[in-house]
Amino acid sequence: MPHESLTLVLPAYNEEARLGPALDELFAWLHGPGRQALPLPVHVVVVDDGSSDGTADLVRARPEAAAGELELLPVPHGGKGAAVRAGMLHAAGDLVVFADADMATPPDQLVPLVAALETADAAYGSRIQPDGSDMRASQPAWRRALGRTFHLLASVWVVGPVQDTQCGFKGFRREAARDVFARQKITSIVFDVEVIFLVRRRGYAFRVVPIRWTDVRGSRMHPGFRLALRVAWDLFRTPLVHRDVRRARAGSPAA
Ligand SMILES: Nc1nc2c(ncn2[C@@H]2O[C@H](COP(=O)(O)OP(=O)(O)O)[C@@H](O)[C@H]2O)c(=O)[nH]1
Ligand SMILES: [Mg+2]
Repeated sequence: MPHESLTLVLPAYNEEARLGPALDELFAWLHGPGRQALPLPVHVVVVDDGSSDGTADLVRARPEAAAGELELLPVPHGGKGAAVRAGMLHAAGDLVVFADADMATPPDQLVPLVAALETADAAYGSRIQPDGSDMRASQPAWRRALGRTFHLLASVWVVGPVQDTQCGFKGFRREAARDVFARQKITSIVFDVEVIFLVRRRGYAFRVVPIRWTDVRGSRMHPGFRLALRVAWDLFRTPLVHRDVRRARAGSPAA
């Protein structure tokens, strides 16, 4: 059955500089070429993770908010994982996608992601292309090095076959989203890995979808010793936190 609606969740933390242009780009596409390319209503939810800048005011003042296409979901500051969880559980669409508030993934990439959800419960955007090239080449060298270290740690016992766990562009059928995000506990950037782990553990079908992506300046990530410790700890504990989670469906293919 074709899907009838989509909720797009955008976690935002102190994004007053980047969110305006990003929403301009998003709605220009949704109201323009997107009408044909993605013929289903899209509701956008910005989860404001306790920002101390003008993020919330910016969203409230948008014409799309008055038109009911854009919603602000304010939550107490809790990290990207907590904000995405709140948005995914709040979402009412048949399909639920989360994306970065800087539109690092252009809106037209919703088309292949949604197409993948015709045959899968979850679809993960991946910056690695079929020819082996990597969209993360637009990141600074130090970020790419951190990314490789992260993946090495994650692949020790959490990640399985997914090569680009940290792409902030992932979609789900609502039933799978409700089930997975109700169990999600990690609030740091490791939440992506946790979600991938939970999808496999619950036996949902997933697909990896190569997408376009560019590094947008003004990253909110502040790497340092504290974040490194947090990431290592969260990666270590993910399987332990979920050791009692069982498959949702008997007989579904192991991923
Ligand atoms: N809720 C929440 N979102 C965050 C936080 N840090 C980053 N984000 C969001 O995560 C997304 C990607 O962030 P960005 O800083 O561009 O990360 P990068 O592209 O990996 O450098 C954006 O939507 C940010 O607003 C945070 O502490 N809380
Ligand atoms: Mg970014």
